[in-house]
Order: sequence, then structure tokens, then C-alpha cells
Amino acid sequence: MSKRLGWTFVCAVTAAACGGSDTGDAPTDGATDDTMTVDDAVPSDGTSDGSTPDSSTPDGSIPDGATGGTYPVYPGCAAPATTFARTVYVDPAGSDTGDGSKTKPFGPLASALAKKKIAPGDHVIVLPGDHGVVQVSKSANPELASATTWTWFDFQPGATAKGLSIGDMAFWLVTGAEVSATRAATKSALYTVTASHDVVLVDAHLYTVKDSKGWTAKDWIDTAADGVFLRNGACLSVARTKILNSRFGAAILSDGKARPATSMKVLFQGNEIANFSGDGIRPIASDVILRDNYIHDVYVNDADGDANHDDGVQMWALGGATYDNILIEHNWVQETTDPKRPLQNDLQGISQFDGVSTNIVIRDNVVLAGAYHGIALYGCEDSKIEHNTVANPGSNGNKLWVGVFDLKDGTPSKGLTVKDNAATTFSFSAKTTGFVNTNNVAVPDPVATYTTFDKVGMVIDLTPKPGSVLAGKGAGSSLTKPPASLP
Ligand SMILES: [Ca+2]
Ligand SMILES: [Ca+2]
Repeated sequence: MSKRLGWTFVCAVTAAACGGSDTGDAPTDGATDDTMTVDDAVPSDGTSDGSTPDSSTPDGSIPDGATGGTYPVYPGCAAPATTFARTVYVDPAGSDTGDGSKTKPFGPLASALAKKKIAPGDHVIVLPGDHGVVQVSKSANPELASATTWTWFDFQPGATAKGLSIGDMAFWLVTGAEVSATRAATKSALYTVTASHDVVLVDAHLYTVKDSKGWTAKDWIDTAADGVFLRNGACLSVARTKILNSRFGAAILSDGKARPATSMKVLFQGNEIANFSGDGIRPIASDVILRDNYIHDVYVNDADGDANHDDGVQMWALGGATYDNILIEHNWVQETTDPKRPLQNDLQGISQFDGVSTNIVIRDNVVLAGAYHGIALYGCEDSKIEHNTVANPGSNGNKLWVGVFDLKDGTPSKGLTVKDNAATTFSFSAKTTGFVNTNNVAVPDPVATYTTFDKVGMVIDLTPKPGSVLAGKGAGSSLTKPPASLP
């Protein structure tokens, strides 16, 4: 394991490693994360947008649609099976001397796995009650590792687990899982998949606690578990899943440096990350789609003891890696839905500050946040930022930008298309090559521009008012109101 990977793993797992110092969010290979101060975040070459359009900018090769219907998967990946070789029942009140039938169910899922009661291709009906720490791994269950047919963990309402991890496996469908544990109790995230392919999680509920109202800053940093950790592997889906009261919502991490090793084919779609204290989603891999997610309510700032620079979505490419083909589409990122609650923090929206990624498409998102970087790419290539809306719903007066900057070593971004966005302001490095900058509309006064922009009640309708600077411009996101919360 390289030094970088070691850091990343530790950071994904251990709160203190990610937030204990001013550079706590920084990889150990010497590059920094987003640890710049707000002041030095402003590029020295200012806000010029005088670059000339370049029609050779690629239009991106990212496939548009998810497939698989009920259980969405990354384009080209296999849809989960709809028929299964056998149906078995697991029940916390059952017995491992049972035969797995409805009347004589096996014991809890963790126990049934340990006693090798589950076979490849099973439809496992997980009955209500606590099923313990559920771990499926090649080392513990070699009989499951070479599966060529789908196995289904079908959690029924009220069926819970204290952790769910899948390692070196293939063709796994998990639905309806309710997974809860504190940070100290999880070895990794609440849901962890490593070195596996074709693993689909849908309609899950992952949380540290259901109600974090009484949490202190320390609880947010040290007690909150990470939600999702996908490391290596391919064709991994997480959909319609609620991640509640977490430290880092989701991390998608390839240990590869270049294709094909970096390709993870992750679809992270229709999820809600509600109440988190670190970053919402970290896509650090090639071939990733983040779509239709609702990321909201970040907690604890530097003064509270958390030096993490919180981002809604943060990419990076370090240690010689280049990641490619990341689509961030139709997501809603909102720093807070309740300005009166304690432990607010200024959130950065969608960002890459370190290293070169290529073919990033950031399209049709809304970012309502207060830490300058509404959408910011540093040194990326052949990428697009289009039809996004960025605004500051807070009272700190920060002018949120959509920005394209140089790498920290001064290498400019190249092949960037930025068009049809609405933001408080725009900030583009004049060194950017192959730069297309069209129809980006500055919205200095969101209250005057949007139909409803109530910073007190946090009621938002981003439909442009008639006659406003944005009316009729065709710029900004198609999203006008926050998505509904998942149950
Ligand atoms: Ca924080
Ligand atoms: Ca961050």
C-alpha cells in the first residue's frame, strides 16, 4: 500500500486523521487538499475571462443514461438478476440448525454467513431484527467468492445491521438495508465494498444515529461514522440510499494510477447525504457518475475544532494518478437547510484542487453554499462546467464563483468549456488554453433574481423572476427547488 493510499484509507476511516490540524485534510505525499485560505484561493491572475473560444473542446464521451430500471447500474454493467436459485430466510430469532425455510429460518445474517449457510445465487430474505456486523469476504466465505450468479440480501423493514462490508466478491444485490454504528464500532464505513465487481446497494438507510440534535462538535468529528466507502472493483451502484449523520458521506477510491486500473464504473444516484461533518462525496476514480443526489447540512467549522475543509463533492488526483470521465449531474448541494441550528460551517460546492483529472462534466447542479468555491477546477483538462446555478444563501457576503484555475504548480487548465452557468461571480485563469466561455450570467443579487430566496426560512425557488438578470438567458440549472428528502 502506498503512502498516499495509506493516508486516504486512514482519512476515510479515522476522524482525527482528517480533521485534527490545519493540514489534516492533506495527503501525505506533499500535495495539499483544499487547505488554502480563502484569500490565497483567489488566483493571482484574477477574474479575467478573456480567453478565446476553442471549438475543438471535446464534448465529452460520458454515456448519458443509467440502465437497469429498478436497480440502476453504470452504463454497460450487468443489471441484477430477477430470478434466484433458492430462497432462504435469516432471522435473529432463528437457529442455525434450521433449514432456511420460512418456518425454520437460519439465525441472524452475520451468523448464517459465518456458518456458511448462504450459497451463491440465493435470495436471502432478511427478517426484522438485528443481524449484527455483516461481512462477506473471500477469506471468510470462499464458497461465495467465485459466484457467477447474483446473490440478494433482501432486507425487510425493521431488519438492521451494525455494519455491512463486501470484499473480493461479485454479483451482489443488497436492498433495504438499515445499517447503523458509531465511528468507533466501524472498521471502515457503514457500507464498505472493496475489490469487488457488480455490487448494487439500493434503498438503504445508513446512519450513525437517527437523531443528532444533541451532538457536540466532538461527536460530529469523532462519533459520526463514514457512510459509504467503495474501494477498487467495478460496476458498483449506490442508489436511493439515505446517509444520515455521517462524517464523510461517501468515498469512491481507486488505487490505480491510470486506465484501465482506475476505472470503477460507479453509479451513485438518487441518494441523500443529510447532515455530515466532512466532505459529502469524494469521487477519486475514473468512470463515475454522481447524479440526482441531495447533499445538505454540513456541520462543524475550524473554530469548532474541525480543520477539514468541507466540500459537497471533492475530487483529486495525486501520487501520479489521473482520473478520467467523471460526470456530476443534476445534484443539489446545500450548506444548510436551517440557518438557526448550531454548528454551521461554510461549505465549498464541487471542486478539484489537486492534480489533473480529465473529462469531468459538471452539469445542471445547484450549489447553495458560502465558501467561495461554488464550483472550482484547478488544472483539469477537457472538461465542462455547464448549466449550473451557484449562490450564497448565507449572510457572510462571500461571492461564490464558478472558477477555472491553474494547477498549484502553475500549469494551466486546458480544454475547458464553461457555459450557461449562473453564479454570484466567475473567476477564470487567463492562462487556460482551449477555453470556451459563453453565456455565463453573474447574479450578484439572488434575492432580486430568483422567485424565492429566503435566507431566513431557507425557502428557495430558483426560477428567475421576470425582468431579472437571468430571465430569458437560458443559463443556470434546470433544478429550481430542493429534492424531497428520502424517508
Ligand atoms: Ca466540518
Ligand atoms: Ca474537503
